[in-house]
Amino acid sequence: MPKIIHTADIHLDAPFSLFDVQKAQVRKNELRGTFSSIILLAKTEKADLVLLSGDLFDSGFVTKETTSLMISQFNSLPECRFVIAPGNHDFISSRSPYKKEIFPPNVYIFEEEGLGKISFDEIGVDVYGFAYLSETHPSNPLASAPSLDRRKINLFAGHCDLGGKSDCCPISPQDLARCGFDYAALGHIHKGGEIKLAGNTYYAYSGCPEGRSFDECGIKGVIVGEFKKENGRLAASFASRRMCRRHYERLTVDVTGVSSDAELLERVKTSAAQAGLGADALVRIKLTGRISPEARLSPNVLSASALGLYYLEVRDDTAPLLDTETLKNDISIRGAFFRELLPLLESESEEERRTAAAALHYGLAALDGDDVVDF
Ligand SMILES: [Mn+2]
Repeated sequence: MPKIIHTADIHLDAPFSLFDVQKAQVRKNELRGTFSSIILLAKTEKADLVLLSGDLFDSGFVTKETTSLMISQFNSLPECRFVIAPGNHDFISSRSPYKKEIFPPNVYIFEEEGLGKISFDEIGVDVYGFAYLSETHPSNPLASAPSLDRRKINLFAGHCDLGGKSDCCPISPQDLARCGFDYAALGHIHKGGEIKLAGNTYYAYSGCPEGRSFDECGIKGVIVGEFKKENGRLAASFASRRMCRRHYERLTVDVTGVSSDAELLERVKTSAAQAGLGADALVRIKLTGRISPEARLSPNVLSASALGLYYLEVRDDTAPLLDTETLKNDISIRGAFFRELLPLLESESEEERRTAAAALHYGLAALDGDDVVDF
């Protein structure tokens, strides 16, 4: 009853772009930690096999530290087999660590563009897979179906795009069904976790085990699968396991009507708590709603530490809550300023409305002799 762990798209050594440079470096180290956690999971789960379906590292330039870590981690679990199917970021080349480094004997790497097979008779498993030899792989390695040994558990590991037209190994669920694998462990799409069925073939993207930006929100992990075959009939079970050290999240908070720093902080704190966001979260908050230009809000009231988060970005999409009738008829410069901006405040274009609202916010504050506030 072989147990496997399916992961992909770890992107070791990827740069992290955060406004906080120190935290970006911490995140880079944490990504190595996530890789080590996957190996630890393989150990505690007593996994027979770990499938790494591409993009193990982010580019051909891998630091010595990362290569040593990979090799020592693979070495630390000699009873487990690791199968790597290189993707578009970690493609096979003469400069690649796959060629330059000596990996331990429990690491198996696909090195051909076409479909290959690695047999593990001792656990009754055949793994099919292929490699990228450059940043693209326009051909379909599943164009012709391999002849499977039905008594075995037949797995496929590949960095593929199921979405039709693509330079990154375009395949379809029909290809998977026709090939008849028991499970296809896919990489390339960083959002994953859902197990699907094409014909008799289970398939899934594991997604990346650690998000790297606000494009990769949510809790990330790996898929653990257990397989049993009796008289050619497959019984399979799957579970998702969280692997990420931290998670990226986007949060929209309507702050209509807040009139003080304390109220603003309280409103946002409540929303963050309701969304379950804590010290392991990197959060991009969008503030919406209408705020009175007279509200005395200071720029630094919303901070990661005040909200108990790891990292915070705030985007202010609020509009001023205006007594438009009074302003329209205001004969002072405040009214003239407002009337000047009015066509833009009512513009069709959201961008124009946003700019005009910001101009009004700063302009009225300046005319009122306030410190110009931003948050
Ligand atoms: Mn990737």
